[in-house]
Amino acid sequence: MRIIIGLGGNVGDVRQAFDRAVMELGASEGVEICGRSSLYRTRPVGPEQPSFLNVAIMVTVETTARDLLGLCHRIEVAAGRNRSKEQRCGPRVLDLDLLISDSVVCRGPALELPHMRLTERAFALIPAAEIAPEWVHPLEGRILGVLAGKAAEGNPNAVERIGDW
Ligand code: PH2
Ligand code: MG
Ligand code: MG
Repeated sequence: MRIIIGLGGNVGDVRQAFDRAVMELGASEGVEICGRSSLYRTRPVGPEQPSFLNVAIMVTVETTARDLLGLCHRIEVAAGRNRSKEQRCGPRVLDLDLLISDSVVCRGPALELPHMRLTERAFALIPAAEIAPEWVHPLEGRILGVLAGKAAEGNPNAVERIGDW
């Protein structure tokens, strides 16, 4: 199964946190990195705070999405994240969100795939659509490329491509 993971952060050395996260994911058994987007600077959604960096990567996993989520949480903690001290949608060192899979739809308390807010969040949708423009959002019945185009139109300048990483 292939899954797109959205990475975001706005505290400390976020690029280094992204690099480490990708290294740790790639070094994990049953996980292979098979795509990565450009680097984006994005307008914060939530309380007033510094702008975020966001990217998306695609992984192939032999395990379940639930196992991948657990791995992502461990990587966030290793990067210094402490959820209990965080404001909702507030500043964070590293956030890894499972955004969408090529084959699994899941609506449970622990995991929702596609991510519930994917279509409203240009900072997640635009990087994801860069690496998988033809993937169909199973609940919207539209491809990511089209959804991202709409998100970009609705929020011009909210998501700025700043290069490779
Ligand atoms: N993540 C949030 C809240 N707001 N805003 C941007 N631009 N990028 C994010 O990754 C982000 C956010 C909660 O995870
Ligand atoms: Mg998030
Ligand atoms: Mg998250």
